[in-house]
Amino acid sequence: MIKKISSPLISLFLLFILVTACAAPALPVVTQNPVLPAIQNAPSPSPVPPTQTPEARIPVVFLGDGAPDDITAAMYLMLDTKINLAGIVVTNGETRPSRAIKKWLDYVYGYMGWANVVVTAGCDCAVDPHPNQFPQSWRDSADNFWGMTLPDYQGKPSALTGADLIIQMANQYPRELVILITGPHTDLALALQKDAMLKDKIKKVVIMGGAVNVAGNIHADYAQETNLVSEWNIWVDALAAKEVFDSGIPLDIIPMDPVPEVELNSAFAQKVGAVNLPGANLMAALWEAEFGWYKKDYIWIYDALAAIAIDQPELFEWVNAPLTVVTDRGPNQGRTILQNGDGGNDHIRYASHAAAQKVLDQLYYVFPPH
Ligand SMILES: [Ca+2]
Repeated sequence: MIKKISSPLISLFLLFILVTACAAPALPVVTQNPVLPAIQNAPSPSPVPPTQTPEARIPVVFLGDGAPDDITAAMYLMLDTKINLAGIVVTNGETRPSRAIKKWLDYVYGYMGWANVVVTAGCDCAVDPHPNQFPQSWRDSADNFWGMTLPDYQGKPSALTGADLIIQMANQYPRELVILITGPHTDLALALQKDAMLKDKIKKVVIMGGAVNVAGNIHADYAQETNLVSEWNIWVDALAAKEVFDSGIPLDIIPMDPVPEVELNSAFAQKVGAVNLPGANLMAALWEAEFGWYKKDYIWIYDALAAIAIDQPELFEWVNAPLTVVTDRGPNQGRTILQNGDGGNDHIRYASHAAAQKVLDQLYYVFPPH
């Protein structure tokens, strides 16, 4: 989206941005339409997913913030037979946890029939004293599960805080537990603050967040915000992300760099929509809605890439890099940068590229029958 701007100074600035941007791969600009249509979803009559047997599967706690690609990630984690989805924390990002938790209970327990996972609301807060926020219209839509029609689940959420759920699961699966973060890092940072032993019990954290050798997506997605270098999940609670990056826990990061390489198109959505399972039906309906919001025949699946990277890391090219997070307020807040000097963080790697077709094949493969 290009606005008409007449000021010579602004034109010079734009020329500067254009010249400097030539050094980095050009990113398609994706904007989110704040006016979202209601989706009438018709659940399949066969809503029983395969029974999970936790042994020999990767135990995962998922910290997500309710965007369509978080929902894709959640579906993948539920259906992937190599993963034991033990916990879900609805985090303070696109969702406001206390508002969104009801719809997530409806989705996980009522719609997917997935009783094996503990679902709780994360903190309606940030660790950073100078946090940022996703646009309010996005948050309202995420809290309402994008208008999807879901069964009204009558049970209550777990009474655990997000931090306590992480700590409990790390004690249950010491040195095996993987944390997937596809929203802000707030709840894991709070857990690390609460339990000094926690970092040694977590096997790794897989993250969708940051932008290493490409532009950020904040201004590109939402022109009112001026940040050009950061990615939403990190920028919203930069201090929380820094505490996770600097914790010493091994991190596998899907930054913005490989995201545009994987395009989920309408043909793929139709193929998934033809699968007679509720997870597939709902995802296909939501993806079809996204094509309309973006006015494109494909979408990026940021958070789903990170979910797939948990058990299919070979589908990505990894670069070992001592990354950390800028927390200073200003134009670089939330930027993921290389640490100066010898300052540790050699436990971190990020994906620079993705094997696009194989990633999509894997996303489709989790739908039974295999
Ligand atoms: Ca997300």
